[in-house]
Amino acid sequence: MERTLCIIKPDAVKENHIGDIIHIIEREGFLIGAMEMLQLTKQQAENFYAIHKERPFFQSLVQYMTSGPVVVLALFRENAVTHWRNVIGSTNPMEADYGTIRRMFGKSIEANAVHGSDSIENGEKETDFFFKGTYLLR
Ligand code: 3AN
Repeated sequence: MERTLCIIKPDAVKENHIGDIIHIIEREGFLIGAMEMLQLTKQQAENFYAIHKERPFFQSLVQYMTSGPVVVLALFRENAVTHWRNVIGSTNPMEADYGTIRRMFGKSIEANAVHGSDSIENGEKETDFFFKGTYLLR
């Protein structure tokens, strides 16, 4: 089965949206194969977002992603990557469709409530970044 990584980002955790987001995950037919609440270290955030290291927002993104606890989940489903991207909506919450998670819970283009892997390959890499070999599927 295809997999994708969800991160419930610091803004959404602070505003008590963990339950709202997990409810949507289950409603949309994803199986949660692994889940953990943690605070990213600067090193972990830099490694996770290494692909963006030349972008002007990189330092700010790392600072934000380490600013409080996050919840990381490995989500399994047929067509998981594309389906999850559709459920979360566009990067900028102001441009995201009504009913998407970023539209409902995102604060800004940076603090946009959730992460979703952008390709099948990254879905595998990113879930393994946190959970390699520990998935529990029923
Ligand atoms: P997405 O998360 O929709 O795949 P990416 O991969 O382009 O978007 O960006 C990764 C993360 O970087 C975003 N989720 C967001 O938190 C942050 N980000 C993207 N673009 C900007 C921007 N222009 N200014 C600040 N932060 C940004």
